Amino acid sequence: MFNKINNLLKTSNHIIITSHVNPDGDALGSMLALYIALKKIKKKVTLFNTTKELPKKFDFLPFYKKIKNKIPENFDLLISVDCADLKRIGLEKKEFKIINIDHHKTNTNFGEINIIEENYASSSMVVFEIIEKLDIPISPECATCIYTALVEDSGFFSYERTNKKSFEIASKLVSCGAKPYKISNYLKNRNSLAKLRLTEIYLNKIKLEKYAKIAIVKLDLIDFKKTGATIYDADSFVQIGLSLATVEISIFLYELENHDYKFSIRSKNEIDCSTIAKYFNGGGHKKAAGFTAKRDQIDNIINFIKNKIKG
Ligand SMILES: [Mn+2]
Repeated sequence: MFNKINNLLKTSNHIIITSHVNPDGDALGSMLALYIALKKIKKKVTLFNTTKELPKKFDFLPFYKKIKNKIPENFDLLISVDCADLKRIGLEKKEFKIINIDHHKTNTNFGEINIIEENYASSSMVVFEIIEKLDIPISPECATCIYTALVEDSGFFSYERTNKKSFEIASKLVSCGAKPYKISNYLKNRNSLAKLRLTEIYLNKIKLEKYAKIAIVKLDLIDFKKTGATIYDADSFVQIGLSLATVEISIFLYELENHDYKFSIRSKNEIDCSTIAKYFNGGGHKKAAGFTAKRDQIDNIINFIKNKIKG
């Protein structure tokens, strides 16, 4: 597998590194880490993400500004990180090869090479192992990107897939120059007032159903407009619903510019969120998944999820 990757890297002239639309910390950190590593071995690399406005929360990551939302004309290799299917990259498959690096259970194996580690807490852990196996030294900048992606996707080492390996890799990253205190400050202590105001609206809108086993919150465009918050400010809200003692499933949906709704679901019990998301053409993990739906489908979807809860 790694020989195959090595050969593809050697024979390609221009590599694009990309991830899913509306990238999170894992997507961005994994992209930038690979970029730094491939630059080190003198490859021509371009960073591409189809999203117009990237989340500012991650603007401290090295080379963040190098990520462009226009795809260059000529390239022969695409490396996708943290993206479960080709559609979410915003590209159609043409005359180029794909290396697909991910940790989503719902990954569709769209690459010539697919390295999918379902049990890893972040895609950046997979990226770390690839860079290590390719014998490329990990610089402090590269370690910062991988570490940021790891803490973001593991909820600072608190979600289900956090295990010994997550800590082993984190430890190696600190040895390579990642600074946990600094990174945590960048991630946690730079909120906007707009985000806190939107949190207030979220809290006020929490509805509990099925004997308080389900928390549901729906935010509309007007809530974002009123507060000046962006969709990225809402990215961890679903977790607040799940923090309630009685809640087993937290559902959070918010309105997109085109008036569709983005659903995020989290579970504490045996209900597999990725199965629900897949049913509605989305994807994700067992405990955390998401999908997009039309406004008139909302009630049906919520009822569908409610029926999964007994009692
Ligand atoms: Mn991820």
